[in-house]
Amino acid sequence: MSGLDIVACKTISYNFTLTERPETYAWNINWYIYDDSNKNSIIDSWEKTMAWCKVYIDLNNNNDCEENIELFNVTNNDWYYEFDSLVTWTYKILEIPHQNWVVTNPTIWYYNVNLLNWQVVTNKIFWNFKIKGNNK
Ligand SMILES: [Ca+2]
Ligand SMILES: [Ca+2]
Repeated sequence: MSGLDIVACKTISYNFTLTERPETYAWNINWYIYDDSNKNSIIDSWEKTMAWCKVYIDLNNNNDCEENIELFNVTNNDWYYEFDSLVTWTYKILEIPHQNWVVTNPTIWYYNVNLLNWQVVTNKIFWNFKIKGNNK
């Protein structure tokens, strides 16, 4: 054989909502980061949202955040991130998890968001799972 691997493709359902706004509003991508402590990609009632997580738009598609050229946002005390005043484009949104944490959802670690006409994209949730340490 050639040594080429066949990579299975899978369809991922993002469960997001598109909302149209009047033109006075800018385009916008937003939502929350959650601690998915039981790793089931569902927000259970005891699970917390997370502050001080960095989310960025990877304009040059290198899976790294260049703060001088790329938009980034740190979740606030309401655990909320938002990118505002965006133009039409396909945006790759990634989170940089805290040390000893991993992003469990989206399973490909990023969202590709195609903004069309005056859209607000919500429900872009990043689930995080702590891989080391107990209950700290
Ligand atoms: Ca969960
Ligand atoms: Ca980058």
